Amino acid sequence: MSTGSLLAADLVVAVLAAAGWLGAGAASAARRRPVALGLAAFALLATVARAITITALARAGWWFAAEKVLVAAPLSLAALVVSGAGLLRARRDLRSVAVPLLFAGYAESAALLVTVLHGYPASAGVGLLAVSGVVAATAVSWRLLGPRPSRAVSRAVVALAAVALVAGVGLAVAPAAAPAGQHTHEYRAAPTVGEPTRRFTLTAGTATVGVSGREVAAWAFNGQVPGPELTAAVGDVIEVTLRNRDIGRGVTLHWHGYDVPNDQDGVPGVTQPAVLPGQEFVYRFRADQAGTYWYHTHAVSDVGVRMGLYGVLVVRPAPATGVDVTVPVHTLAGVPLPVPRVEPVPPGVPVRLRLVNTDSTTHRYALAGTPFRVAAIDGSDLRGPTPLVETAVLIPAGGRYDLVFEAPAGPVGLFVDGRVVYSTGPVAAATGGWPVLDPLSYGAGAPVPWSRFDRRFTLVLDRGLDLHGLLPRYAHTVNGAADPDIPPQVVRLGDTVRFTIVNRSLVVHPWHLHGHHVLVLSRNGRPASGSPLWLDSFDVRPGDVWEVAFSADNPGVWANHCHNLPHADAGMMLHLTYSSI
Ligand SMILES: [Cu+2]
Repeated sequence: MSTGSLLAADLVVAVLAAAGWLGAGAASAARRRPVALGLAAFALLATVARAITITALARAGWWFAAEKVLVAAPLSLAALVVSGAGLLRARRDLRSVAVPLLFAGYAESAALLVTVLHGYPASAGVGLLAVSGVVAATAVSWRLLGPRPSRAVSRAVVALAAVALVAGVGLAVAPAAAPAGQHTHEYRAAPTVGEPTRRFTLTAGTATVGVSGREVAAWAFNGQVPGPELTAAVGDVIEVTLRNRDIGRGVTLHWHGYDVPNDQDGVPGVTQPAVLPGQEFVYRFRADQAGTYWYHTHAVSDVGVRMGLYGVLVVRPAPATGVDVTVPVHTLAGVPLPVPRVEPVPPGVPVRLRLVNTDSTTHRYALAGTPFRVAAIDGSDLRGPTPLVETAVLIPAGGRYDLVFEAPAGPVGLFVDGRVVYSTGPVAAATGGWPVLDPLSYGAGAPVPWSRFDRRFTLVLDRGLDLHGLLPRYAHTVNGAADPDIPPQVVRLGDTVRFTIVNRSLVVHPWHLHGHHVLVLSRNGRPASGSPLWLDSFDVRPGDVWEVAFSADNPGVWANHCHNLPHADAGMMLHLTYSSI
């Protein structure tokens, strides 16, 4: 069973155990003896099953099981001891065992809440809060159902709940008192990189665009979705004037995957102010990386990109040969946008399909009718890519794959999520059953260029209750915190930096570090064996543990976030900053 499935199974058995004990307690209070015994037996089984899932998760990695081992396991043990002892003592009258059974239910519920609302890392404060809740709920049940406790017992219970509550609140709040990350807000002037050779103007504005025969409201660059395709050759200086006509929430341009100087990165509040209606901002940078990239607004990006403020950026190394097509895939107002039409290609002509996923979720692409190679991922050429036949590729949110092939005599078709988006003739390929390429074992391997790392960071991705904003929210968290309370990762220029990224949530998080490409070292303990993979967007699936590394060679303050943009908006965003010391 994969770690992702184990995480889901653990959640299910935790719910069943809590529901079973609570139901058994309620049934015994109502003197429903057979129901109470049945539910107690069911809850016992679920509790034992949870011991198995917790043990398996702890073996997969401490990040997956920390709070379960430290909080859930002791509470479950207490539940078993108290309810088991009660059941053994009770003869005919099960009502006397109602409170012990309810105690077990409260203990399992509290443990479940700790996992769902808090997660990783486990803390003494949260453990004590859980204990105080269990004690308080049990005391109330006891007063209502049980034999009246002595005054001394009542006082002891109240004191215990109060101490646990006060200590728990104190310990849970204490970390928030630590200063959050300081962002640099001193925006620097645009650098002098030489005379522009490629000039573009992008004007952002509200627009109405036609999709599949109906008119939908969009936000567009120059009135079109996607925005104009920007092209350059290596060595060009690109200058883009961004104007905002009427996007009230502001716009910027982020060059996704392009490692521009920090002040050109287009992150509002970090590298520049958002460009408001009537304002403009000029971006200028040298095109020194060939490959397939894209640009998009980073101001309220979850809304702005979905509404259409994006386009493709392609930098070609030399005069291109053959046919070179970009295929940006995007969903606007719930409808997949059509991809550009291509003229029929004579057999034998080389074709490069530049696939770009501009949505917030993974897409599955399948090319039918021809063998092909994956020549590049995220703008970086792969080493020794071999021909593939009837193989699908999964492209994460924000990611790009370049597929190359020689035009065959017969028709070819491109499928996205099982739907044909482009074809040069009738293709009837059932691509759904094709195997999916694992890029970590594709192409020719090469040694990792570093033997030691100056800095190591671990990012544990999860969900949790975030109480530090104006309104409580169920945030997407990193190491138990949500933006803007996630401490920045501080590096020095020249450091070799290693990240461990762990996903203990139940959803995919496409990870995206700005300003740098990371080299994939391993996934789930298996070293990358194929071509070196220099990525800027990669899917960290539930239960995944990725090890990646990069050279800290681009100073500034860089966003480091999930590229499922609603997740980033809901807290899953932190910053990588360079210290000057
Ligand atoms: Cu995410």
